[in-house]
Amino acid sequence: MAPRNKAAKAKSKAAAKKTAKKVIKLKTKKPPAKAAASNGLPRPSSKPWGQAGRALEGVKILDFTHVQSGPTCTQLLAYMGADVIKVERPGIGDITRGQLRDVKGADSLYFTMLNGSKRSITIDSKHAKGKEILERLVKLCDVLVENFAPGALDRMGLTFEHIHKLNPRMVVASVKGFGPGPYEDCKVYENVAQCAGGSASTTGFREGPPLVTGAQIGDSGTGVHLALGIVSALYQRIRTGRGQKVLCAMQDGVLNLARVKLRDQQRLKHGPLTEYSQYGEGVPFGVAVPRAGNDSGGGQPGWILKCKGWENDPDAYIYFITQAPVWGTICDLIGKPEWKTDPDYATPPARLPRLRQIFDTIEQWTMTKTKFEVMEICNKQDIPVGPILSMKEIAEEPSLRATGTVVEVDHPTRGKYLTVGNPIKLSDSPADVRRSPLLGEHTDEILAKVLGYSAADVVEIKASGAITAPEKPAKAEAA
Ligand code: CAO
Repeated sequence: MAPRNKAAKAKSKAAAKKTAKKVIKLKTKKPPAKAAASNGLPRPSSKPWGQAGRALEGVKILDFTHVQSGPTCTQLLAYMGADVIKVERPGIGDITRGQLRDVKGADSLYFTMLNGSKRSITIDSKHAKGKEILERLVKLCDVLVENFAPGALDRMGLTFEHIHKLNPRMVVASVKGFGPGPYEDCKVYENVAQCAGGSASTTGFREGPPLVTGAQIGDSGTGVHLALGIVSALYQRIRTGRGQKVLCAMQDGVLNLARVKLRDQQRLKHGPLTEYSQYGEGVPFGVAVPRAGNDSGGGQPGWILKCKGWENDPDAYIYFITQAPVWGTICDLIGKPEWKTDPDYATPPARLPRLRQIFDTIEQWTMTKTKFEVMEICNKQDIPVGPILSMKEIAEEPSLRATGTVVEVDHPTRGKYLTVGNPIKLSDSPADVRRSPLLGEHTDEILAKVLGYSAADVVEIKASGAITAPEKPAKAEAA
């Protein structure tokens, strides 16, 4: 090391000593609570847990989202306590209000289950007066969230530069199908993202075509990523005082969730993927990660096995993991104690070429029990298993109701419905899960109480056509 560095080191050591001395002095002088306060944080609240306000209380979200990805994000933020103001097109609203409708005249479950705990205001963003109202909202809110097709927000006149001129503290968060590159202008829906993000090529059975999954990893998955981006940007704003752009591309979100498959792609260069059952079956690997059926994604082999009643119940199955540390227990349970010492079965590498036969044998045992009996027996012995739960079973599961993961809410036009509450539990910020708003339900309230328009202003705004749909011809005739 150069002598100059040595000198600098010595200098900084001395400085550190000095500071350390100072810290000791401070510690002896001040009580610990004050030391914590000097960290820039308030003193710990003395209010009981759950009564000190919710995590995102005070945060105002201008919610310009529609369909699924964006609404998933803003619903989570609303559950965390943010005031989410959903802007919808007059007379039409979020397109999903009318999609997959099950109750005539009522908002669909597609909409209601993605827009709980929000307020709805109708504004025609292309109307001059509508633009004025929107700009007032931009000045007042902390975050704008949108998932329009590329360029749509700019076409409304709400470029990032313009938004920042109006409100430099604004966080502008977007979901798009693809990031910058050859596909950036494409419109993207769930399954497009699952395919383009690498999930579909690695899902399904080897012999079959690529498969999409039922979990909405493209839409809801990206919405969850966006929520983290927003909260991080809000946290950074505490230091910098300025907002920023947050972009989540659905392709990126899916890839992030499918990262173990990119891991396997790189492993392929160094030999076959021995934990994939095709290895044991002697099927050679190609140049890309294959579909792995129900093989486990980790180092512990697993498979879905039939349980009692499988002949009539399509969900009478269990996921069974032959975790190495409990291999002996599994052998005893399924009546194969000799496998514990048999060199063909005793070690994980010895078992790899025999996985199909091993799972067939375990299945002979699971087929004598219901999936819940297998769960009960195996869990007691630390063997990881997972029953295949149908959506009916999940909807009726009391423990999910008790934790607030599945919540029943009441809606003025559809009546009671189930929704998924906050899957993220905060001990000091219980989620407030409320029904979704009717189209424009809070328009007057937001104009008056949030934006400060007078009663006369509201009358004028209504007359301008900026917040109401054009009258239908039949209605106009009657009038
Ligand atoms: N007032 C007036 N106009 C409004 C409005 C309002 N309140 N809200 C929306 N609009 C307009 C937009 O300005 C846009 O008009 P222009 O095309 O003239 O600019 C128009 O409505 C349609 O918006 P869109 O293009 O976003 O909607 P779409 O149905 O054509 O496309 C989707 C839908 C999802 C493919 C597209 O929005 C998209 O690719 N979004 C990004 C990716 C994404 O989130 N996909 C997941 C969707 S969930 O499966």
